[in-house]
This record gives sequence, structure tokens and C-alpha cells, in this order.
Amino acid sequence: MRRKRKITCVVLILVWLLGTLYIFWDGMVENFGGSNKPFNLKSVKVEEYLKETSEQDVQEPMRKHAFNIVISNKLPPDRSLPDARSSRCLSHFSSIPQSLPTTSIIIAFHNEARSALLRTIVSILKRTPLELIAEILLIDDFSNNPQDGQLLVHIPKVKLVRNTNREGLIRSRVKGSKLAKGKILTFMDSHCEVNVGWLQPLLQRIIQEPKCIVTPVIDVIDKESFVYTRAPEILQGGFDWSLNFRWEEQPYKRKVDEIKPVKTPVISGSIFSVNKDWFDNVGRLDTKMDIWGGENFELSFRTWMCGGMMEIIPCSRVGHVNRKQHPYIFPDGNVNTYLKNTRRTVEIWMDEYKRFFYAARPSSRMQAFGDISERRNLRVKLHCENFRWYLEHVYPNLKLPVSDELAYGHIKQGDHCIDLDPGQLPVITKLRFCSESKMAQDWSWRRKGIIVSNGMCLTSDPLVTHDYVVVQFCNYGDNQRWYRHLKQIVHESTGLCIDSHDSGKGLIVADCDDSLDTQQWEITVENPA
Ligand code: UD2
Ligand code: MN
Repeated sequence: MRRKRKITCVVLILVWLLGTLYIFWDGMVENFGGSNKPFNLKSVKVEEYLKETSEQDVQEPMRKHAFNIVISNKLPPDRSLPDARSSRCLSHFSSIPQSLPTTSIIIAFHNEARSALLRTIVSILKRTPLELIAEILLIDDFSNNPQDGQLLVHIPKVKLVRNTNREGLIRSRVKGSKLAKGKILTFMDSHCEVNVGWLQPLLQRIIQEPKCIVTPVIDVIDKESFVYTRAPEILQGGFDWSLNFRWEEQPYKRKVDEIKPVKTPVISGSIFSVNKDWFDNVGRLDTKMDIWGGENFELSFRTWMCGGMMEIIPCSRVGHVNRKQHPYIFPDGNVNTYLKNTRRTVEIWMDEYKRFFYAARPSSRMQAFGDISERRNLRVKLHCENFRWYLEHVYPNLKLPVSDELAYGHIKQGDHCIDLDPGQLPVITKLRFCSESKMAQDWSWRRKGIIVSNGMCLTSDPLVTHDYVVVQFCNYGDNQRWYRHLKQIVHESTGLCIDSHDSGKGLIVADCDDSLDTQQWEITVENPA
């Protein structure tokens, strides 16, 4: 009897010891750099909030959300995550000053899986010092069920605004930014989990560089298994000329310091922190963009070109569920919407380099993109640099598709440009009002002398087309080579100049006479020879 009691006692003591140790250890890991008032999950009525996993979800777990809803529902909202930071972040972290500003965390969502949205919020409350969170501002973008957001407002820090129409993530975020009370804004998708000590390095960097938009390293939460995997190395955000976002190696082979901020030409868009005053000043996001897509380019070009900068902060890590499809409807179709938003970006910011985008995505020219005058005015008001500056200073390793251009863009006299009507070749060139959207007015003058529009060459062939300047298939012969003399365009084999004096009929070549206005041509961009 006595022995039995002794054993029970020992077992009890052991259980207590282990329990205490576990809680202490878990708290150490989870609250490192986190709150001294840890968040208590009991304040969340989890069971009430989460819906039953339906039979249909079990049959087709990827259908509704493009991630596995069955697995998502099974995971606890406060699950532990592996600390994905470099160990050097820990010592670096201890030197962060005590007083950091507060942030409003803005999460826009549309029909998000409840379990994923809740986990996003709980992970924030669990791994962030509560005194740094001004609020967690949920913007319900007109989800089918208003309760998705409504049931969460009892959670500490959580506030909710619901759109009365579907606005898309861009306008929703801007709305959030205007309502936010914090000095810093932090935007996040509604299916994220923040990692240990994620916020402090972001805030600290903004204190040092108030015009810097910072993003964490975005770790991957697998859409099928929800396994959290740290992003293998620190990459920078980049793109190709179709404006597809991609991760790229950093250009210069310096001795990589794995905890130093990494400058990035563009951000992926999902998660970033920014000084509210700076965000307001630099024009937030383009609210004429719809639903999804393209806004991260617009924000990135604008930030860099108008006096700010963008960095990825390696000691800050946030997981995001990457998925292949959009689980929601685009009222105007997803391609149209993406192209509309992207064209707005291209037309506002890319200057003469936009022709490379149009060459890569010709069909986008047909896409209407609305009025951009407000954004153009903003660009003037903020005295922004041009896109050429951006390419040279921010993204020098983006290769131009064409490298042998003497000049390109419009070839014009005043507000009239060299133009042509599509039809059977040879086609006579005309002088017409310049139009940004006419492909036929885009010319590229190559170093070997040819002047090309849409793959056709500017030609003068007295035997075949008399004096008319026409376009023909390119044969790279003498009759297709031109050179610049002052403002004139001189035909190499005949020495005659392009002249517009009879522009009703078409452009011709005539004896060169530098005093004639009809032989003076401006070209949008002329590269130094
Ligand atoms: C990527 C970005 C995202 C944004 C988008 C381009 C990453 C990891 N994420 O999103 O931040 O830059 O590309 O626009 O780079 N939402 C609404 N209303 C809508 C549609 C979406 O509120 O009409 C919400 C949605 O619930 C989610 C967020 O917006 O919280 C982003 O949408 P997503 O997760 O479908 O897009 P994703 O991850 O491809
Ligand atoms: Mn997302």
C-alpha cells in the first residue's frame, strides 16, 4: 500500500515537472521577443466559429478554397511552427530598441475559410507583443456570410469593417489604411501564419528608414498538407517583360549576410509594413484597380521612382498558403481584370519601355484600363524619376529584349506621328495624330539602320513605289537603311530625306533641305550613338 502511494507520488511529481518544463519551453519558443502578456486562446470561441467539415468538403477538399479545407479545419488555430529564422537573428534582435511604434494589421478577405482566417489572427496574437498591435482590422470584402467576420470581433484587438459591395483586395486595403489608427500599417492575406518575432524587425527597419516598405520572407504553407516550410534562401522580387512576378537571386555576389535587409525591385504584394504617413503621401494603392493583381507592381514602381525603397527583412518570417487558382469569382473575368490592372501600371509608370510589355503581351492592347490621369498627376506632383532611372538604379539586371536600338517610340512632327494602315504590303506611311495606343506608331530604329514597326521595315524603293515611303517585309537591303542627320531621316542608298509636305497622300522621300519643317523629325527616345 505504502509502496503504491510512493509510486503515485513520484509519477505525479514527474508529470508536474514535465508539464512545467513543457509550458516554459513552449512559452520560450513561442513568445521569444513576443508578449509578456501572452494571448489566451480561451477568449476565442473556436468551436462556435468553425463550421463542421461538410461531406462535400471531404469528397473534394480543394474545391472551395484551392487549398485543403479538411486539413485546415483539423489543425488547431494556435498550432506551433518551426522557428524559420537564422540563429543570428536572435542576438540581433536583442539589440532592438524598446520603443517601437504600433501597427494596424489590415487583413482583407473574401469568402476565406474560417479555419484559415482564425489561424491567421491567432498566430498574430500569439507571436506578437500585444502592445505593438494597434488593432487587427478585418475588411470583409462582401463575403457571402457576414458572420465570417462578425463572429471574430470578440477577439482582443480585432475590428471589422464590411464592404457593401465586392470591391476587390486593392480598394479593401486602401479602405483599411484610411481607417487604421496605428503609425505603421501592416497588410496581410487572410491565410497566413506569422512566425516567432516577425513584427519587431519590420518596425525597427521602418524607424531607421521611414520611406522603406518592408516585407518579411514569405515562407510556404503547403496548400495540400499545410506543412510549413521555410523559404530556402533569401531571394529578391523581379519580373519579366510580361510583368510576371518571379523570385530571383540577388544580382551581386557580395558576401551574403543572411540577416541583412535585401533590396527588392518589386514585392510580391501579400505582406508588407509601411509607415502610414508615407503610404498616404505616396498615393496608397491605385483604387481604380479591381479585385486582384498588378497592384504590387504599381506600388513597387511608385515607391522606388518617387523617393522610397523596398526591402525584404530576413529576420521576419510569415507563412502564406500559396495556391494555383483563385477560389473566388472575378465579375469581369480574371484575365480581363489582371490585364486591366497591369495596363494601368504599365501606362502610368513604364514610359517608353511599355512597348516591351506590349510586345510580350500583344492582346493586352485591346483591354480597356479606364482613366489614369489622377495617377499621372500624382507622378508629376511627387516629382518621380522615370522608368529608365528605375531600370538603371533599381533593377539593372533586367535584360532589355532589344539591345541594338538607336532610337524608339514615336517618330513625329509636333503632335503628328508616322503611322500606317494595316493592309497588303507595301503599305504607304501617313502622318496622323499621335496616339499612345496605336501599335503602328511604335517604331524601333536599329543600329544596322533599319526602322521597324511590328516586324515590318521602313522602305523606299524608287523603282517599285516611286517616292513613297512604305513598309515592306524586312530584307535588310540598302533600300531599308536610314541614318540620322540632325533632325532629318536620310535614306542611305539615295541620300533623300523623309518629307511630309504632301502628307494627305502619304510620306515621301525628297531632296534633303535642312530648312524645311517637313523634314524635321523628333523621336521619343534617342540613345547616344
Ligand atoms: C498575391 C499576393 C497578394 C496580392 C495579389 C495580387 C502573395 C503571397 N500574395 O495574392 O497579396 O498582392 O497577389 O493582387 O504574393 N481578396 C479580397 N477580395 C477579392 C479578392 C481577394 O479581399 O476580391 C483577399 C483574399 O481573401 C486574400 C487577399 O485578398 O486575403 C489576396 O488574395 P489571394 O490570396 O487570392 O491572392 P494571392 O495569394 O495570389
Ligand atoms: Mn494569398
